[in-house]
Amino acid sequence: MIEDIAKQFNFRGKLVKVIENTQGNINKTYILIYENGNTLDKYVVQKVNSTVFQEPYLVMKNIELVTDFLQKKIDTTHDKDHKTLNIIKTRDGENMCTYVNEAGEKEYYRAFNYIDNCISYDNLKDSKNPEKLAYEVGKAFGHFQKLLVDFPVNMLGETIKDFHNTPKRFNDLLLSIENKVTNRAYGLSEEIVGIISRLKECSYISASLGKTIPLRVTHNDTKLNNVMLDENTGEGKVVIDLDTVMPGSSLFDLGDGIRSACSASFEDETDLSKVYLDMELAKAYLEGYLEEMYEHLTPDELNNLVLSIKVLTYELSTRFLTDYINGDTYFKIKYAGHNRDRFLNQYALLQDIERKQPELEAFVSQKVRSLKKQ
Ligand code: GN1
Ligand code: MG
Repeated sequence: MIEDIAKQFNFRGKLVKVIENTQGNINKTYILIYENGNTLDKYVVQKVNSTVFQEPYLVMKNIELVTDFLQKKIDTTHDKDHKTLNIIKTRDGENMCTYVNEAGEKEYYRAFNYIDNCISYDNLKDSKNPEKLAYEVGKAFGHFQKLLVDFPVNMLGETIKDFHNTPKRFNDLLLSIENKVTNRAYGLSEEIVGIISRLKECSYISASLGKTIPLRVTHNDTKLNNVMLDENTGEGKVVIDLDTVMPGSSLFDLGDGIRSACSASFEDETDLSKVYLDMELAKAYLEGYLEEMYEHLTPDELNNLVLSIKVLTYELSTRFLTDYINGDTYFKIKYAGHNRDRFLNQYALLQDIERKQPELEAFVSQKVRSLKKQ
């Protein structure tokens, strides 16, 4: 099947191997290896999840605009240290091709260049030097935001409406309880009260967006494994998974990035004693991020850097819980109860972040003071 799809793209040589990559929670990703004489060329082919992304062509239009813009910047500054994804067009010159499966459903596929000699992590504890890598990941996402500060926000469509609208995510949770697709909410009433009691504080960024917090072009899914690091130097080479690049807040990207990269465990670790925010990693991440983005941030963005870590953890825990109660229709799951485990994990992380907020605030204030002097 994937062989038929591959034929629709401009790949050179003979297809010799297909590897499935199971990292993402949404799309299906394959790495295709082609033989070309004595060389092997790799390509990435992805099936876009069209339940999640209801307008796949809009997703690809956004990605085309952003990657063309990034490629131009990389070229004009002769930047040898960074790359961007590039869309590989179909033989008909399109950004995507379609395929009708055995059930008669239309599937959407797109292709990208494969980034060689890079590595991505699901958790930094797997690496030799987690602190250095947390710094590099923060820097990479900060750099990505920085390159896009002069990209006209209104050129991009919203690929998922209200993606980081925290109160809306909360309402979705209430709806899931009300709709009773499953009765899974009953076992989690204490945690649900915990979610309700934090709503007000966690709605601040959404409520201020477009007012004191500027609307920017942001990535919106700054999960640790969405940045590829150079295998040898550990430096951030390319930011991937651009489906949600759209108007948003810099704080969404920072908060989600720290939530993901600086947790001491995987997102579905069930031993909750292992789930906490690693302060050394969080400080290193903030350091890397601020070095890139500090000069562009407004006072209200700077004031809410720490809050963003809490908000994005709150939001994702709410999303996992909602999906669990709705019967697991959004996130790919590997076993029954996977979304429940993810929820409890993020909820534990949220509580740990709250304990560490004062120390993080002190660190950020001191860092901002020192950057101000420079
Ligand atoms: C999804 O696709 P992936 O795995 O990079 C999700 C993010 C969540 C993340 C949690 C479009 O990201 O919002 O934070 O799972 N992406 C979408 O693991 O919903
Ligand atoms: Mg991803």
